[in-house]
Amino acid sequence: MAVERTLSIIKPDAVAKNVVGQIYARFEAAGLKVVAAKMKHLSRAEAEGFYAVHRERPFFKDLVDFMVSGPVMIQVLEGESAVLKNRELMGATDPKKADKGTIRADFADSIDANAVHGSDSAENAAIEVAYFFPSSEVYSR
Ligand code: RTP
Ligand code: MG
Repeated sequence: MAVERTLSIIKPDAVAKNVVGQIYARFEAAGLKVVAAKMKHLSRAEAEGFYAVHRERPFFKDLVDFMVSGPVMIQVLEGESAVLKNRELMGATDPKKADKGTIRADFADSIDANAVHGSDSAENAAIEVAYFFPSSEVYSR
């Protein structure tokens, strides 16, 4: 297995619920290290740019509206198979379909307000990490 990095975002719903620490605890328990982090209230342009692959999808406007509705917590996670491990911790996109014990099953309310984002491939992870963090702000350990 290879050590990877992945981009994680704790979305506005979960920040508002004050469960940032509980979500970080799950990353740590799974062996993922936080190697960069910041809280940020995204502008529309930042949210649209981040989710640009979904620009033509019917849910794009709702997604952007939601992502700019409050501050988010953005972090880079590092560890063995970090991309897949984080996706497993997150659970399915729709919390109603997410396995018991996953972040989305436990903290998300709907497919829009679904608590977390995680990169879906190592290739996209590299792009997404660079979108929010210059390499000087990622502290590999
Ligand atoms: P994310 O990118 O946020 O980690 O979520 P994901 O990979 O599990 O899902 P993705 O297909 O990338 O979709 C991005 C976000 O758009 C919203 N969505 N709504 N109404 C719908 O059918 C629908 N499908 C997706 C979700 O909030 C999803 O997290
Ligand atoms: Mg996605």
